[in-house]
Order: sequence, then structure tokens, then C-alpha cells
Amino acid sequence: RMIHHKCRLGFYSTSNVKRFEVTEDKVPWDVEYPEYKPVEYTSPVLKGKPWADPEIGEPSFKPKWNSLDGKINRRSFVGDYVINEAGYPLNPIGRTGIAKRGLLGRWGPNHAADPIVTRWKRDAQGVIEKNEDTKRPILQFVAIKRRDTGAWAIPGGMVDPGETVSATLKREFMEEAMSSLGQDKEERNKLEKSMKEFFEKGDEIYKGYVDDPRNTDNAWMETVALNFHDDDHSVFGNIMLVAGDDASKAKWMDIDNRLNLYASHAEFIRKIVEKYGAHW
Ligand code: RP5
Ligand code: MG
Ligand code: MG
Repeated sequence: RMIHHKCRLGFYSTSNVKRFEVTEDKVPWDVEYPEYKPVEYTSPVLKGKPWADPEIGEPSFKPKWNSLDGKINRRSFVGDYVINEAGYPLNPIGRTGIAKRGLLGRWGPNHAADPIVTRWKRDAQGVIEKNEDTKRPILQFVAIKRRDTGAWAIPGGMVDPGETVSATLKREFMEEAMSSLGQDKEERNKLEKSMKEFFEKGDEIYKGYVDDPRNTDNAWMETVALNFHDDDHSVFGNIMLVAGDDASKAKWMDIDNRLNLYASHAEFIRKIVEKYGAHW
């Protein structure tokens, strides 16, 4: 049974709202917890945002839970989620200490996509570098530093209504890690084309719930994470990573067991390490 950690402890992400304490054993909804009084919190930033749902109970708001609601995907990868008596969807993993939406725009699942772009670490001669202890080759991935929490992360983002996951993967990667301006049109087109090809063939690494610090009892993150491997540096060899949008830095980060990343991103990376037998 999955349990969440980063959306259960201390203060709600980038706020001064303290979560109601939920110990690990009290996470599942089927464990009785009569004293449970989650703090209600919806960030004021959601007000009037076209990408955010209206309040539950607003007469015009008739969400189709657990289904494709027009262009909005309200299905969960975890399975059908429960709607409580008051009409609020319940986090499929369990209690978080916060009720309402927090910073998340959608009630229920908020769908994201995470592009994990990897390559082998090579020295100046192009020889793949191995770790001295494990003798295994070292993988690198494109990491960005998030502006909201300052944590290093995969350059992922939300799937827009009606958008395909593959379009989100490429768009978010280019926005957050390749925002170099001042290129001429021809160069820009060439780059677009090469990225389009590169992001066509990925390997699905994870699909499901994310232990995101923004999760609440009624809204949570889910993602599809795909790995795109530039084996011989032929795609990214000449491309400079430039942070943009909600990222303040972008770089190739060496992968090992000290990785400390946003949400459950290190778990996704770990799966890629296993796939390639790389150093950890
Ligand atoms: C995480 O939040 C996902 O794994 C994805 O990386 C990210 C999407 O949210 P934003 O980057 O758009 O804030 O849960
Ligand atoms: Mg983004
Ligand atoms: Mg993002």
C-alpha cells in the first residue's frame, strides 16, 4: 500500500498554513480518526484563474468525476476515487491534514507529465565515466530548480485541457529547460523539429500518484513520466540548457543515491538507473 510523506508533514507548500498532524498509521481513510480536523485551505492565487475549477457547490459547476469531463481528464490512474457526502473527491492515498484545494487548480486528480531526459556522463574525450567504487557508468538527467520551493526537479508540468501527454512532455521541457531566446527563425525551426523527433520515442517509467507537497485531501497530483535517452549525445551535444518559466536553473545532474529531488521524482529516476544498470 502506497503512503505519502511530503504532503503530510509540517507546513503546506510555500504557505504558513500548518497541516493537521496525520501520523503514518492514520493516513488510510478506512482507519478511524474521529479527532481528524484538517485545516481548510485554498490559495488566493486560484481566484478567477481560467485553469482552475470553480468552488464545489457552485450551481454552474457540474464536474463528471472519474471520467473524461469534456477536455478535462478527471480520471485517476489509481482507480475510481470516492466523493464524500459533502461532494468533495477524496485523495486515494489518504489523509493529508489539509482540506480543499490548496494551490492545485483541479478538484481530484491534477494531471502532469514528466520528461526525464538522460545521457551517459562522458569525459572530454567522449569516454563514458564510471564510478570508482561501483564501476558502473554514470547517468545524468536534465534537472531544473523550481522557483516555488527551490527544490531540484524533473522539468514536468500540467497537461492542458485536451492536450496529449506527448505534447505536454515536449512543451514543458522546452519551456523550463530550453528557453533560449534570440535564436533566428531558421535555427528555431530546426530545433523544434529535432525536439519533436526526440520526444516521439520515450519509455514509460511511471504512471500514477505523485507524493507532491501541494496535495490535499481533495486535490492531488498524478503524472506520466517518460524517459528519453540521448545515448550518444547526438541530440543534446550542442544544445545549451537555459532555465525558463517556473524554473530558475537548468542543468545536467549526475545521478547517484544522494539525489534529493522534489516530490517523488527521485523514485522515478531510480527506475531508470535500474533499467540501464547505471551507477547509483
Ligand atoms: C509534480 O509537479 C509532477 O511530477 C510534475 O513534475 C509537476 C507539475 O507541476 P508544475 O511543475 O506545473 O508546478 O507533481
Ligand atoms: Mg511548466
Ligand atoms: Mg513545472
